[in-house]
Amino acid sequence: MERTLSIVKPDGVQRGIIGEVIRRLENSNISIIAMKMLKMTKAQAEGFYAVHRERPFFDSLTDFMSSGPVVVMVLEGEQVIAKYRELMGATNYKEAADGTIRRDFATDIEKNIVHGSDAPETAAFEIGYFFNRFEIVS
Ligand code: 3AN
Repeated sequence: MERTLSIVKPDGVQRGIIGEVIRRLENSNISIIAMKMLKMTKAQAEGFYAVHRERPFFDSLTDFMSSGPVVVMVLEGEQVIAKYRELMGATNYKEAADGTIRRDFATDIEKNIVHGSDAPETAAFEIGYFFNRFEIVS
């Protein structure tokens, strides 16, 4: 069993796509074992994306991620990291496969609706960034 962190980003919340993301998770038999809505400060977004600190899009990405509420979820299942990344589609929505969340809804490489951890180590860091053990129902 694996766990991963999912975020419905500010553009997804603002455009009313929270329910659609959850529906796709449930249709894929992915278990949601924690969920909440919150609004990050700029500093919290910078901490979350610290691995991207040197990237040219860091400032704009952290501005965007702190611009409005997000929905954070912990997902659990066999190979859920890869399974959820498949549901999301490629980072660049133009390269994302048909039927993926980003292909269907994203408008921009940065404003791409959802986030998903990319490996077990990043998943552990990202889950711990938002949830304590009492908030996770497994
Ligand atoms: P993913 O979210 O698909 O794992 P990462 O981890 O490479 O992608 O990038 C983190 C976030 O940074 C992306 N979700 C996207 O919002 C933003 N991003 C990635 N590449 C670019 C880029 N070339 N220009 C602007 N924003 C980007």
